[in-house]
Amino acid sequence: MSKQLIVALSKGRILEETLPLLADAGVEPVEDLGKSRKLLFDTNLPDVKLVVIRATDVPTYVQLGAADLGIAGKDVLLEHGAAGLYEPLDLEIARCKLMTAGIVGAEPASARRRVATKFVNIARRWYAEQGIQAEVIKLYGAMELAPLMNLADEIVDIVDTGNTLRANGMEPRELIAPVTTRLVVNKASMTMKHARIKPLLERLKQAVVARREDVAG
Ligand code: PRT
Ligand code: MG
Repeated sequence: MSKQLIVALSKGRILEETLPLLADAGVEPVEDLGKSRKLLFDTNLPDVKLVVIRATDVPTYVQLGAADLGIAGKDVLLEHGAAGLYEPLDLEIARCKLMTAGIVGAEPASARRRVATKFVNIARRWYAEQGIQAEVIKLYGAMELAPLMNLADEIVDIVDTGNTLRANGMEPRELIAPVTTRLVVNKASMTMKHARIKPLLERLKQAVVARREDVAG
């Protein structure tokens, strides 16, 4: 196993909030991630490299050891499953909620509920736990459209302000899980590279706490 630490970052909205936290923890990419088409970046630390990949691919990279550490939303982690991963730190960024939602005022179908989502594992598990019969329909985006087009009775999606739902005549119904961004660590790396990972974890934790106190004023 190489001495290098590879950190897998989720591109998109999580990335913007991740970089300042990493910087506070002493890790900075040597070039501007936003301005480059590269996917693998050197940092100010000679033994730490960053890869910037699809959020949904981060757990796979870390689980299989292609990356030692990863940063991903709890939604993505719940959907993927946690085998081979430790989740030692809540970064407390990109906060949102996994919820069910439906058309305003529409009674949820009583018999078999049709549920459109990209979170098929989370949805199957949650409806089963509620004792609700559900037919889960996999979509890759624009879940809000599904009930309007009568493709589904409900959706399972991420809600932040609720504006997207409201703009489409929908309302949030049940909370499935609160979501924040988490740091995950490959289990073998945690053992084999503990001496290198532990101080980085500590500094990230300090950065999270400092930020929390900042927000609290
Ligand atoms: O685009 P791609 O398919 O690669 O992935 P992605 O769209 O899942 O990535 P991206 O960049 O959108 O980031 C997703 C991650 O950010 C999620 O895994 C969450 O952990 C986190 N996050 C935080 C959010 C939101 N807030 C959020 N509001 N992810 C998505 N949204 C979307 C939501 O899907 C819905 O369309 O924003 C809309 C709802 O926002 P409100 O404010 O209108 O309620
Ligand atoms: Mg997106």
